[in-house]
Amino acid sequence: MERRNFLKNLGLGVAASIVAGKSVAGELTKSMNPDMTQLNTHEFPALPFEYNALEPYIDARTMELHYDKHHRTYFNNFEAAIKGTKFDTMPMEKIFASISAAGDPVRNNAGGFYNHWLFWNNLAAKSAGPSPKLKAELEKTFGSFDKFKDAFNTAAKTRFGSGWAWLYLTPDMVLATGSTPNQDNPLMDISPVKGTPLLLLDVWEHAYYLKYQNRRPEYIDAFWNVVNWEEVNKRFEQAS
Ligand code: MN3
Repeated sequence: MERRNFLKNLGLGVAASIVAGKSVAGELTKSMNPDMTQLNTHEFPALPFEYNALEPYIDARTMELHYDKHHRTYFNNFEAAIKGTKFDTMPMEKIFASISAAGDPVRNNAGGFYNHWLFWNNLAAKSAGPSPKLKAELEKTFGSFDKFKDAFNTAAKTRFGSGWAWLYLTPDMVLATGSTPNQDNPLMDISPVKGTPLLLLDVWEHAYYLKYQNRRPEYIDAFWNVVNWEEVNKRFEQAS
């Protein structure tokens, strides 16, 4: 079955998402991110907020270029790379699970397309905080919420060159932080950090250079003001 329901089901709640997920993927496990089943790889997804929504932490010009140029290019190149191949009708999670056999054009552009979509949806103008359940789990795993942030920040700061920082749930259902190079993600079979993504941060220079230039740590600090915890809580709820 094709992936036709991009974002259509967002907002319908957990139960509806899971039902939709099962009907599309047929074999979703509980630890899989149900959001992915709503990804229609044949439509460039809308940005869930205005370009200026995250000011002053992420500026409008950066958002416009990042979404309309960078993200769109990954999408177009992904579409071109999978056209006429077995990947054309394959759910994203299956593509990622066998990405080592897919070749670099699919690996880089599938990751670039999906990671940015996930990233936009874990950003919001209003940032609350983790749910009591997620907060308790973060405290249990990292010692405190601040120590979790330190671990995530370290992953983001120490990623050499371009890549992403992650909070993810391992297959053993343990929270963990880490980073991936380029457009890799924890769903890929080649990734050294594997699991269900809960929160991610783009640390490519294109994500911050206009406003922060070489000051990546300032951009990372600013990011915490625009984390869409509601979405992160939902991902955790659906994965755990
Ligand atoms: Mn980017």
